[in-house]
Amino acid sequence: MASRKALITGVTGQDGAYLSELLLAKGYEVHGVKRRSSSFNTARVDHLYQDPHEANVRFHLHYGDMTDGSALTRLIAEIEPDEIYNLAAQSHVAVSFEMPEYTANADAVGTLRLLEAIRQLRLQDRTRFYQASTSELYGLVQAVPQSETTPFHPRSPYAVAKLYAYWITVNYREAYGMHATNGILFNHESPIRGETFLTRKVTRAVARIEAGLETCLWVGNLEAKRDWGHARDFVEAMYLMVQQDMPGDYVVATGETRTVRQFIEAAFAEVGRRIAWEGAGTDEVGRDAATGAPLVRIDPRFFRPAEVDLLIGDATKARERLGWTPRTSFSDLVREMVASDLAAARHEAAYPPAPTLRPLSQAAE
Ligand code: NDP
Ligand code: GDR
Repeated sequence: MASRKALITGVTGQDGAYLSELLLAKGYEVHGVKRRSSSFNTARVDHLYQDPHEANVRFHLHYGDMTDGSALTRLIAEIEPDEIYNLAAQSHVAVSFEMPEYTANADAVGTLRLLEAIRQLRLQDRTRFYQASTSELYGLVQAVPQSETTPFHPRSPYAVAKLYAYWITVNYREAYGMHATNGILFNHESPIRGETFLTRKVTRAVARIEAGLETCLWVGNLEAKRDWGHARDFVEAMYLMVQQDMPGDYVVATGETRTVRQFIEAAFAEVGRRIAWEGAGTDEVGRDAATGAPLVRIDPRFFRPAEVDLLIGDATKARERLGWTPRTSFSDLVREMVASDLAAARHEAAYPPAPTLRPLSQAAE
């Protein structure tokens, strides 16, 4: 029997890498969309690369961009995928305040471009669609825990763009009978999480401080609460949603919430350091309880114009209909991330990177 074909946008991101591994293990032919970059951007999927000259290649990368509808339509026409997972996005909430228009183009209209391509190519009876929706949709807290029936109140240009993507996915399902599904995923992390998201920024800093490469971690709001799970577990839920006879919308979460402060404390505890907090507001400092060294400081630049204060998800529907539950505990997640960043930091400390190039302006002199 021919392999099922999946097209993954955002294949080079955290979730794209975990989902590619999962689908390849299940025998899929995986096609990933990567965008053109002046430097390599495939580090997370390089281990899946197969020499295209070999027989039975099942992992393919194609250039494309969520802002380029004709290229996306051409790819879908060529591949005729059984399943499309739309994971591509300008996914950083803070950055979306700096780049609201691009975020809307890639995250909101980009989703429409994919759905419209499926419709125009008359693939709606063949191609199932998964949209990477987000707990950021809930935004301003209305009720907790948040479930599929909790009202949305997005608090950033990112979340507003994702609100459009959520509803256009529902609309194409209702209007054209598409198998189009929203996974409303709460925060999920891993050792390959982007380095500027809170968890990875913290575990990387903890490791680099431990290895003597840095001295201090600068962060913003310590009080925000998030429901943090492991990306490896969460991509399984994506796959399960798409396998259901009927499309739908599902919350995927652990049901536990912790503050940014608690995440920082847990990460430092992994290397045997206890944080003693003193001061308040932007003058607050987290010191090493044993030595007094300042390890955590507050930088107002990392506060957002509008914050999402509290996220805690109710994944009852996913558990009952998909049989999905998270496997990784919070402490195991933190341990895995710190261990991975420690290995990298110790390697860098032992083998410093090659000396940087002279400034280019001097190179010609
Ligand atoms: P990442 O930021 O790690 O990955 C985003 C991916 O999208 C990358 O492959 C990136 O490419 C690609 N991308 C960005 N802009 C474009 C564009 N214009 N055209 C094509 N590709 C583009 O995100 P995650 O893997 O963490 O998240 C996956 C999806 O799930 C995103 O849509 C995110 O918004 C959503 N989400 C994530 C959650 C989480 O906690 N991780 C929770 C809920 C939803 P490049 O590698 O070149 O940057
Ligand atoms: P989030 O993730 O905004 O929830 O979006 P992020 O890790 O960026 O922030 C989590 C919380 O930590 C606070 N915070 C900081 N955040 C960052 N990045 N850097 C800091 O220095 C810092 N200090 C405090 C933030 O204010 C916030 O409250 C992620 C993304 O993956 C989205 O794409 C996804 O939709 C949601 O999770 C669910």
